Amino acid sequence: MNRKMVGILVIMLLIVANILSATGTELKNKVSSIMDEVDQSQEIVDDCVFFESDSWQEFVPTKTTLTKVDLYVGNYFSGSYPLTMTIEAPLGNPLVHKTLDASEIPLDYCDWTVFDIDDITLTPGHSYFIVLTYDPGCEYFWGGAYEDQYPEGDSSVASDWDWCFRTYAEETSEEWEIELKVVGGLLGYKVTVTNVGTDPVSGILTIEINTDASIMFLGEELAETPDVIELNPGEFEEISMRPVLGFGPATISIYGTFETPDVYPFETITNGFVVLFFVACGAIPINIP
Ligand SMILES: [Ca+2]
Ligand SMILES: [Ca+2]
Repeated sequence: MNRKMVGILVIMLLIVANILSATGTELKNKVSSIMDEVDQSQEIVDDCVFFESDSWQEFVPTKTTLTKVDLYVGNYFSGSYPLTMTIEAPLGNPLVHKTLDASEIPLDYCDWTVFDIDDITLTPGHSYFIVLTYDPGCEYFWGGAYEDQYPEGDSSVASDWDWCFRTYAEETSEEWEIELKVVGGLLGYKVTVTNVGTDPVSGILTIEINTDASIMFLGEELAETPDVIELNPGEFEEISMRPVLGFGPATISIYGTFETPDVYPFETITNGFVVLFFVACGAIPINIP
């Protein structure tokens, strides 16, 4: 009887070893988000003062796009004509402009005002100019600061004065991609987390593996919450989830979240086999989310 049992176990272990070499779970996540982000800015307001038409502020972008500009401006005469913001490079050579009606600018006070332009392409490291123009008969004010608060650029006023502005760029889409590979083996599971994308990524991985076999002594529910995972492209980290002790065909559920801080949940269920301390499993790949 005992010999028979041992014989069966040995055969099973051989089968398991065979299955192990060909199984694994791959969870892939490709994230791509597009939104505006501030590139250059001078947000200090020492004073908001009347400015002449053709006043300008120089800026030097680090991004390749310009999607909109915020200016800290006010209109102090209800009969003012429209105000035009032009992006020029060099000065006198307009690339794009946006005209706002006087009613679209704060009346009798200064505040951040959006000039949403048709998006243009910029060359990082080169000088560009934000130019404000209007027809005679207006009273527009623009906030600014002394002490060269924006050293990368000059203004039309003086070398130590910078007008208030924010330039926005299209947020570059993230190209990180996480591959979660769950492999069963001796004592339990090995989880390999690999950044197979082209951008670095960091996040918190929470993972649980439930092994539901007919007989389970240990490891029916395994949970792991590692520290922040930081991976450059191509880098990987391994997590052991053990021990598992049981016997019989098993339903294996793998689920959790990856928090970047956006939360990407994942879940997969597969069938496997538990032979004492061995786990054999195969699972279908999952995309998150
Ligand atoms: Ca735009
Ligand atoms: Ca400056």
